[in-house]
Amino acid sequence: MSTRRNFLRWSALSMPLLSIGKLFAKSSPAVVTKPIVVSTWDSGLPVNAVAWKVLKQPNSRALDAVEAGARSIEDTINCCVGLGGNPDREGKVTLDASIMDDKFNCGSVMALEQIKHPISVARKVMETTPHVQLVGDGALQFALESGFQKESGKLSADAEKTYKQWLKKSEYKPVINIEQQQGKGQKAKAGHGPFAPNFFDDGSFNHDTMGTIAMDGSGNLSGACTTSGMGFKMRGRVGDSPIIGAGLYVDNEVGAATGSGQGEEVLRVAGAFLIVEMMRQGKSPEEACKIAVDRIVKINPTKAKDFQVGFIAINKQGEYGAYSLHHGFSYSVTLADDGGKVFMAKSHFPKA
Ligand code: SD4
Repeated sequence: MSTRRNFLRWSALSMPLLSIGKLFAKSSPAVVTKPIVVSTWDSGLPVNAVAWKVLKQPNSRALDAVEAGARSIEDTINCCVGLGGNPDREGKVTLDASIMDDKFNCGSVMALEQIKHPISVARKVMETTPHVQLVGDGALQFALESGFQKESGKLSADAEKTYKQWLKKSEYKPVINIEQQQGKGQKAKAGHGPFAPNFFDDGSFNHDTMGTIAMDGSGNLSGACTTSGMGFKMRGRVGDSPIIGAGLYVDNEVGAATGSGQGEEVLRVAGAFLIVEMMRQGKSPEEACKIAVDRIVKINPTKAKDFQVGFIAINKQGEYGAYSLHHGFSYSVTLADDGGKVFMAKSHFPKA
């Protein structure tokens, strides 16, 4: 079900691709590489393909490309993006999404339910309201008033199965038993647990957010980030993905950054903004991503062993790069009509 788990299954197959990828322009190109689109994970490759169709049209906008890409994965059933994703611990899928263009226009929605394309609602917030962020019921009301259709709220078959397993294992009984757990044992010490697990049962990390950044033929940058957030999160929990500067940031003079992983840790360092600022100071996209990861590690090196964070970035020259906390964060790059390439990001902690 998890796209990341799919990646683990076919990663051996992809190895030749990874080495072919070295032929790709990686260091300072003499001419600006554009258009270009980069997405998180191997599951970003089909997302890039959709974005690329837009980018290769004359006078197309990176903004339209990243939105189209994000919509395409919101249409699929997978663990971590769109209405087919894993629910919160009350069994409801709540979606977070953000979008940012080349003029500092930005929009986001948080904890949006029963709407298929949160990324397009985020764009509507950006383009038709004086606001940047709408949350929960208000975001839903706005979506409906803007003509988005309300979906059933039924979990996908995959999500339902995973949720039932999680309920059994976590012994989570909504509301009343949570209160009874206060003061008893570890869960209670942590507050209102059980909380979203950092890992799924198969050992893969509990996230696969789709972050996509692109530069169009005119050299303008945009980005989009869409997610159902951490599976089995507390109701109302919002991660980094819809927070401008944390899960996504674009400065058209400098570059763009986004990421996937444990949102709480990305929020702490304003990850995407930090990366763009580092690129402004002359760091390469990969160096800038590494600085953000290093900062997260420095905060708590022991805790950092137990969660994943992965960043991707592009700069105004069309250079791209990524860096993750743990090995296993792949990313997809498309800059020609060749189907794109998947790379494995360098990481702070090496392959176990
Ligand atoms: C979050 N960054 O909500 C997201 C998690 C993620 O797939 O990567 N989800 O914290």
